[in-house]
Amino acid sequence: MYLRLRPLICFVLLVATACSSSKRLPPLENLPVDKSATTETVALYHNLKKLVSKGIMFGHQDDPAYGVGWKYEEGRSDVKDITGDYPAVMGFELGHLEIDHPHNLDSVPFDRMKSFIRQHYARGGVNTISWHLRNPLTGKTAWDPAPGTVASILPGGQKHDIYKMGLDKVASFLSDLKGSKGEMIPIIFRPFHELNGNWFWWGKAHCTPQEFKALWHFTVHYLRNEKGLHHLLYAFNTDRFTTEEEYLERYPGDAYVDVIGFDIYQRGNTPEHNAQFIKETGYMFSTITKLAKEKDKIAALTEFGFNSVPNPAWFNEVLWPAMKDYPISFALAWRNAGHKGASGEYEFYVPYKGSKGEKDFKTFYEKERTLFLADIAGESLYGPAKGK
Ligand code: BMA
Repeated sequence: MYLRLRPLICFVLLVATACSSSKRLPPLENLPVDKSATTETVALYHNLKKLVSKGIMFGHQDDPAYGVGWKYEEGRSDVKDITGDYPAVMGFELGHLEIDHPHNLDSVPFDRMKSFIRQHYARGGVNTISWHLRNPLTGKTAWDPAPGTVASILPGGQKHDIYKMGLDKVASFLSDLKGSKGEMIPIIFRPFHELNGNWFWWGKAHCTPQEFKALWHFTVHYLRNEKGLHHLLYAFNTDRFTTEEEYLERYPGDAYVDVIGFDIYQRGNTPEHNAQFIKETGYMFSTITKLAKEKDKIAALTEFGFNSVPNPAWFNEVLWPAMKDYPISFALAWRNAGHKGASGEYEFYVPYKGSKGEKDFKTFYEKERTLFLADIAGESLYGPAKGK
């Protein structure tokens, strides 16, 4: 009997396997901007969406490179000095790669940056990269808002080739980011951030929405289709905004964006400033998480901070109440630069060991829904998505 039924059983099994494996393939609308993204990149995209039910990942710019009072000490991090753990997300910056410098505008050598990214990926962490690209029209810094810069680098513009050369360098840096099996390391790429402010040459007052969108579209096409990079998730982020219309004015379209976010810094240390921060960010979180849900994207606080953390309880009393109820994937604190050269200026956004915010930050770390590396390493973010 079994022998006679065997071909039928085999056929049924075959159909069942084919169906179940095709079920595992994500439908096209569930893919990131890059429909040919690598397996690890698609996995990260899906897993980031799932992970919001567990909590918010904590991120820190340049975390393993330097902190307040130290530079390039193997395995060190201001976050780890306090908590014993690394941030879940690490941010890095490519400004000055386009002018062939060996280190970025904040003095981080690009070869070290690559190792930091590889190490963090190997630990199961997430990497995001920003780019304060110098002004291609004037040759000055990213903060040189010369009118017409965006127009000049679009296809047909007089500086288009210069911009493409910059992208070629970015592409070459990104293609060198490989894991131990030769797979490409997924990166959340975050160009042209704070685009509704006026301090960068790509800012609101210096180009039309159409020009900004055209720049974004060209950039995605060039990296993905011309340079063949398939390990990027694209992050769009404004600065502070007050209406959904303002947020979306320069949004390049669902086909070009994976992560939607905003940057916010607190300035002023009074109870009124705290209340204002919570109120304003509350509105912005509700807007981006609503949009993320409608558009099936990932919402994130792409940069934040209160320089020098003058309120030692800021992380628990202000930041956490502001964001805890929203499905946000990650929140990236800006860099602990410490003293900045001759200017004597002081800059840090995460308490460091011995600073007055240390205890509060430890409590923030211990919260169930703040996710640091140890909380996410077991999630295998680069493997098949778990659960439903
Ligand atoms: C700013 C400051 C600068 C830095 C720039 C790019 O917010 O931290 O010192 O050069 O970001 O990283």
